[in-house]
Amino acid sequence: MRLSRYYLPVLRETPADAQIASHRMMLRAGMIRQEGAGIYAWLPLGFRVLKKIEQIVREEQDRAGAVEMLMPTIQQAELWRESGRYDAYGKEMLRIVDRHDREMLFGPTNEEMITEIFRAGVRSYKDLPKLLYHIQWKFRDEVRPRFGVMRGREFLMKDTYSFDIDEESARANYNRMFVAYLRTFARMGLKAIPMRADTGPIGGDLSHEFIILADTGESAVFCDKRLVEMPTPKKDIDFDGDLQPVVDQFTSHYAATDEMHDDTAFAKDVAEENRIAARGIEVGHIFFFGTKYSEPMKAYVAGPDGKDIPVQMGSYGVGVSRLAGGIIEAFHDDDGCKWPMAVAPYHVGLVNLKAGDEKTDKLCEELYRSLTAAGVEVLYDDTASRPGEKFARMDLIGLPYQVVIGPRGLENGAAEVKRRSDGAREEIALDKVADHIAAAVKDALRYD
Ligand code: 5CA
Repeated sequence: MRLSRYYLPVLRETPADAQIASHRMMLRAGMIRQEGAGIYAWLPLGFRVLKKIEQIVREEQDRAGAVEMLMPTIQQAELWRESGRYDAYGKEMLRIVDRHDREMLFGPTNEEMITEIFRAGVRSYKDLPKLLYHIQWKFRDEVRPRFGVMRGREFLMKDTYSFDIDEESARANYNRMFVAYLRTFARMGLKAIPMRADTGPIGGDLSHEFIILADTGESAVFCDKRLVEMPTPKKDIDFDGDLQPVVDQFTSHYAATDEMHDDTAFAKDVAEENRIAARGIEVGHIFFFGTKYSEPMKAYVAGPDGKDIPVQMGSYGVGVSRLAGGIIEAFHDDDGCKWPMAVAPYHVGLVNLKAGDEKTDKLCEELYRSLTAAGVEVLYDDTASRPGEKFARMDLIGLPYQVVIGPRGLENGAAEVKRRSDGAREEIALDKVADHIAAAVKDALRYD
């Protein structure tokens, strides 16, 4: 992509009301624009990050055996009356009346709708288990939307729903999501720690929040350091096999959010040098709630003895749009973002320091073409901005590599390659740059 054709409205000033780094940087780097309290437009650069996060979430859901679908954002109040949540949900629900005076709402979550869809199509225990998900915008009229996309009112969530004949099989689906989440966040460069959590308005008695540690996180969290060091399950793990040992391993050490925290147990169970008391960002939340919705909404299936029984259900959420902010919280410095390759809006920024000069233009064009042909995603700064402005902008948007072509390099037959994560710089011969970068990108995108 040529920057001259792109839409990248970089802000010079730090927005006054943005309190945390990710919010400031997303606004300044032209990733998002606020359109209302807690409501954001995703500008081209931010949109690419969002799509990449979404795609990793999707791939790991598919790997775990979940099946993708898409439910609408607008729901009928009637459905929520069946479960009893229409009144219980309170002011967080955005209620809408259509032209026929029918009560509607903008979905804050989809337990009711998926239960309605399920009961219309499944009659027998033989059709179970089922694991269905979608990635869809939600609306919650949060009292205090803040920190940009981290606590928005409109936000993108991946939500999966499981249906099982009994608790044992439900537990297997819960474990699938548990392991899929560890992998999902690890692929984004994040170490997410599962913590026992309060179930809140979703309900149920078994629930884990997946938390990444960050000073600006909204929740106080307490955990054992050994959890942070635990290796992530590999992609060849058998999702149809017994995942309980993995789940047991990740739940064998103390980890709790402040609502569930018990100081005495923390002191007793965790050696002092292993105690982490920090702040965290909740990037995912999984729940098992049994028959909380299937019972009142009559999602029954015929069991082996022919008798109808309500299905056992769980739901599993990932904050897709929140992750864009969460990843910046984890990877940035004073100059801007430092995207991990897997979610970077582009892999490389190609900087032409003397746009308009025949020689540099020609060379940049060639590099742009060969990098693109090698599968590298390039944002080519072909604008007439001053070098200082170009460097600052590249650092701010934080692409993993910068390739700088200027008159000095031309003389030496070399380009300067800068790695954004640690600032390391190398001079690389012009005829080797494309291969060098392509190999580095490929290497960084490898995962297991
Ligand atoms: N129905 C269940 C699971 S599908 C559910 O709604 N769970 S949740 O309320 O915990 O939300 C799931 C995830 O969405 C959270 O872990 C969080 O990462 C994200 N999320 C929740 N509220 C917001 C918000 N206001 N802004 C951005 N992300 C949010």
